Amino acid sequence: MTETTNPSKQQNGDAVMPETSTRDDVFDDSYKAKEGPKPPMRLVWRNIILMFLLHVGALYGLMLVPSASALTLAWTALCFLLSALGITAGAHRLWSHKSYKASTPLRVFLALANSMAFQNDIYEWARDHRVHHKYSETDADPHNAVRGFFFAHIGWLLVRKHPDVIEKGKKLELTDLKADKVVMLQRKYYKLSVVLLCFLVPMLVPWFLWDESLWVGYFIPCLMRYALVLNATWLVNSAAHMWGNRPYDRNINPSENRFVAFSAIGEGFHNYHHTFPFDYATSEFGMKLNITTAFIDLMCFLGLAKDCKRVSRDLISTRAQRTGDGSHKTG
Ligand code: ST9
Ligand code: ZN
Ligand code: ZN
Repeated sequence: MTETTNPSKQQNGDAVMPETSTRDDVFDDSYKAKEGPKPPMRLVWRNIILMFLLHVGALYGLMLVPSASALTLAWTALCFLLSALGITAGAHRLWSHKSYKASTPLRVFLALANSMAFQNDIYEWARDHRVHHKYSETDADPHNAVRGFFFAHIGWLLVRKHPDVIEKGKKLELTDLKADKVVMLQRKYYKLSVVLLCFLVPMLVPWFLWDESLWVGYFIPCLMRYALVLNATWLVNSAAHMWGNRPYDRNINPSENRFVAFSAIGEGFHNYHHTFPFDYATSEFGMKLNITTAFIDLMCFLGLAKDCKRVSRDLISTRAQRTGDGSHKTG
């Protein structure tokens, strides 16, 4: 694959419009579609089997829902929310994009919540996400949506990575992640933390506190909840890279998708997010359909987070008029 750079992309994966950018810069999509000859897909049977079993178990968990107590269902919702925040407020907005600053207690909380989500450790997640932003829709994008919905959604976890992902990923600036003791500690004890927080705690709490059966505890708050968080996350890579308006930049695939925003607790405003990746709200509309933004605001109120980065209304409007598809209200 030919090395290309997009003038609106920074080394850490953040895309920003340079003050001096010209119309040609803005519409330069030469970084897209530079696909080299496809290496053969190498299936990873261990992942295929485990993902199949997980989804069968999750469907069985869904069938068990009527037999679960109200407390168990409330606990499942809480586990969903906590693990989702470990991804959205933690791995994504804090560690991948540095869009706000978090105190040590909050970082510890988010790292634990992240282990509950079991989506690779924070270091690996943020590294892959930075390479996704910097090389979106190319072979170096781990979940390149040009390869279709299935690949972007789950398929990318079932095959070996394209060599460009690893080659380009190795050139990324990751010193901030390496310098964060919480990130490195979570990486060191990742497997243990996943066994405890993704599997044992969700299953044992209902059994211990209100006599739910271990069977229901295993299939509903554990497997079904895990599969739901995974699929909500993957929808951002698949659906939100395919369907929806592009009010801020019509030249990129990421789109505004309200269904995804709802299920991914605020992460479906993906055209906005790829246009202004440093914005802590990942959306123009603040807390609307965006539990994660409300959570970060609460953390700021409690003094546990600060320095939230935001894009000015003027810049949003100017950018929408210049590169949007016309669907922006002021555009
Ligand atoms: C999961 C992750 O689900 C989901 C992430 C989604 C991201 C979404 C983003 C959207 C925005 C945010 C929205 C959030 C919404 C949340 C909503 C919540 C309700 N750079 O990886 P290997 C090196 S995980 C540099 O084995 P293979 C690597 O260091 C689910 N280097 O590649 C290693 O070197 P060394 C659970 C890189 O062999 C070597 O390459 N997990 C990079 O091709 C090999 O690495 C799973 O299902 C890079 N980018 O295998 C499977 N990448 O040996 C977990 C790699 O020296 N993964 N390297 O250390 C795997 O099994 C494998 O990675 C594989 C590829 C089979 C997929
Ligand atoms: Zn992002
Ligand atoms: Zn994306």
